[in-house]
Amino acid sequence: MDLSDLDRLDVADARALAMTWAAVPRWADTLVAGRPYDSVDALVATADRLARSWTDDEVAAALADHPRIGDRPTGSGASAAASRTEQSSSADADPETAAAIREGNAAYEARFDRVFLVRAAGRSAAEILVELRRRLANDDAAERAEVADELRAIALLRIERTLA
Ligand code: 2AL
Repeated sequence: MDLSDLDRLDVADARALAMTWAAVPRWADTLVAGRPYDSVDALVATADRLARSWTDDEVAAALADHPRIGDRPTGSGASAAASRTEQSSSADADPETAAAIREGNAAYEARFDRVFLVRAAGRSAAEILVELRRRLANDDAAERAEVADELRAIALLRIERTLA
């Protein structure tokens, strides 16, 4: 689809699409209300700016839509399909790396009580494991900021991929 297709969607359909980019209702509503955009770059810039005011609660709620790294989503929805694409470069992890990511995910969830979220697109399993181990050492405030950054990065990539 392109930008003119986005302009033609009714509000409910455009909102549903934006929710597959990041499941933050307030963000999706404001983004959709800002149509029409002059360019994909302008849309992405607005999405980025609006995402910088996501609250901790909004980020936490949106994480439910992101499967664990290594748990390849089987769902048929657009968000599951996007996750499969994003995780494709880390999907062929060797068994030791895959096991280390599973252990890291469990340690992360025990420490922070949420799923470990990382922009997976373009990252190998080994690179994700390095990130996971680095972030396990974060304090809670630093880690909350990193999660919001990653969720925003994933959303912007999804917008670009949708409208490419
Ligand atoms: C994901 C996902 O589904 N896509 C992505 O880039 N990262 N999941 C995750 N737990 O980090």
